[in-house]
Amino acid sequence: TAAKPLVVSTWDSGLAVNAVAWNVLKPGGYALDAVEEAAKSIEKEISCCVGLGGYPDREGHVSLDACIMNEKYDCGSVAGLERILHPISVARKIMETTPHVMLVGEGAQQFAVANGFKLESAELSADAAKAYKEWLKKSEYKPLMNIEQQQGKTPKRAAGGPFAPNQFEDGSFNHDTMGTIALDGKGRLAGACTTSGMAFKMRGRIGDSPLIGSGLYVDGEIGAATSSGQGEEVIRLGGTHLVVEFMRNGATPMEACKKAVERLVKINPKKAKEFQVGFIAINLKGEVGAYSVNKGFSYSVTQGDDGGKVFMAESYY
Ligand code: SD4
Repeated sequence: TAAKPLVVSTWDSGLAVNAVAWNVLKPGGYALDAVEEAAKSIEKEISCCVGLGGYPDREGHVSLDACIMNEKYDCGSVAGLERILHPISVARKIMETTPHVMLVGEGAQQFAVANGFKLESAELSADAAKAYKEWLKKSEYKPLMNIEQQQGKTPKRAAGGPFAPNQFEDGSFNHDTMGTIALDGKGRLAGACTTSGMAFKMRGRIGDSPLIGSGLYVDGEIGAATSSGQGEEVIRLGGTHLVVEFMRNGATPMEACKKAVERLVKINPKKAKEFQVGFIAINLKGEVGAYSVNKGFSYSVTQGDDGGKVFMAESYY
């Protein structure tokens, strides 16, 4: 079935990522290739939150989480992967060449190296090293949500262009995973999600981003969804699977994201004021939706040659 291609990514940094996907979608390419290329484009940039340039865990190791899913329920995932530039491509390789869905840690790295991925240096990017040194002074782990306006802080992102770390001028940070979902010209859906996880996380901590059904879900007959924010909260909800189920039951992508957020807030409304979770979703009709717990969750939509557009999601609070 012919469809109008569409790609949607989390955050405003998603605009540049969408452009990469669009180059695949426009000439009639496969949605899966589009989302993989999109994820790769940000994995190789230096940012706080995605790829080897990202912020490390408490012990100074950068460990990456990623997953990918196509329109046929094929999926692949890596978690806690170190020293490999493109976790998303390792996830795809797992999906396409093994009987498994998910590999973690050392085994994932071993698989990557055996499949020709280069083992990169363990050294932190200059940005990450600086942030880590700063963090070590107090060694506090307090995830901050993306609510710049409410906190009245100045975002530092202008300096580094579209991939600048989403960090505030006072040195505090928040976490920006890249989730990308796409519909191609043949009506095929796919999604990819990639992250270095929460900065200064406990060693071994895995968030929602590599978990199929939490950080990403694609149902080729219905739609696709991905999430960003405090991974633990998304995991306890089975977030993106829930969003897709709401769409299956008739909700538009916007309604589905909103209903999932409402479900999350209901668990503990007071606590929900203190964390951020945002969902984005698309369906086979090419409709787009997004919703977040708190203000400040942006997303990028590209469906033509106009360079795409950034929107601020509506939020519960
Ligand atoms: C995580 N969900 O590791 C990720 C972090 C994130 O924007 O989304 N940052 O929990």
